[in-house]
Amino acid sequence: MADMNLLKRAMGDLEEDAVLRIVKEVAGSGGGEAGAAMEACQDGMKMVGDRFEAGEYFIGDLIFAGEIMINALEIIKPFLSAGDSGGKGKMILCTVQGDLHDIGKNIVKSMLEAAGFDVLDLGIDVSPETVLETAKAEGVRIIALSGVLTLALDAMKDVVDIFKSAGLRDSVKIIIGGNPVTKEACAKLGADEWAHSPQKTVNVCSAWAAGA
Ligand code: B12
Repeated sequence: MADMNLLKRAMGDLEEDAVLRIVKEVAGSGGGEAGAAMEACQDGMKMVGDRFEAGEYFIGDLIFAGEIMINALEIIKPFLSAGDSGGKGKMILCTVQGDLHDIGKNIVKSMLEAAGFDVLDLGIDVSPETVLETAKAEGVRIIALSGVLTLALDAMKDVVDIFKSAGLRDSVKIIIGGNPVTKEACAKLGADEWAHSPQKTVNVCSAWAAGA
């Protein structure tokens, strides 16, 4: 059994060698603990964020933390199973306008693809207009919005609102996710669902694709 507390601390302390050693251990023993390892890395990223806020870490540390996380994910991603993988059609995924964070979005993307979605990844800092135009052009019914800045909640609301203004709100399902997203924020900004875990995202989107 890999030590998830050690993994979390190593991530928080930016000890790349230790992080990679532990995730390789997880992969080497069949990947059964891949989900727990991803959560431990995510908790470590929270430590990084807290230390940044406290003035102990600087931008360079955030960048380095992002690189460590990406490298760790490369190793455990193949083991993050998403269940069945039938063709589930197209959906849109992006990080909303003003937000450049994409590590969480990319994890969610891998899981959705593994579950059989054709994910149109519009990237980062994506305007509401781009989401609307792509949904219209591609006939997409499911939209997943990612954001980790507090400001991302306003940008997510802008996406919901542009669909309302276009008279298309009822034609799409919108799920939001990322650090600042909560049940309350979801209700307030008028999205259909919210999630922190990629697994919940896959479950919700799969139910929508099946017509729920
Ligand atoms: C790495 C990092 C960066 C990297 C990002 C690299 C990259 N390619 O993404 C860099 C260095 C670029 C960066 C920049 C900045 N950052 Co930064 N960053 C972080 C950090 C440490 C980790 C984020 C992360 O990757 N977490 C790991 C992933 C896996 O977690 P996640 O994103 O939450 O995703 C998971 C779930 O939320 C969910 N999920 C994610 N997306 C979606 C989408 C859907 C639809 C669903 C359902 C689920 C879902 O699934 C994922 C997997 O489980 C956070 C700290 C933190 N607590 O998050 C700060 C943090 C987000 N950053 C912060 C800040 C302030 C900044 C800067 C403004 C700094 C600056 N002064 O320039 C800039 C902002 C630039 C911008 N406009 O976006 C603040 C935000 C404060 C706030 N409340 O708004 C934080 C919280 C740090 C802090 N505590 O102060 N950052």
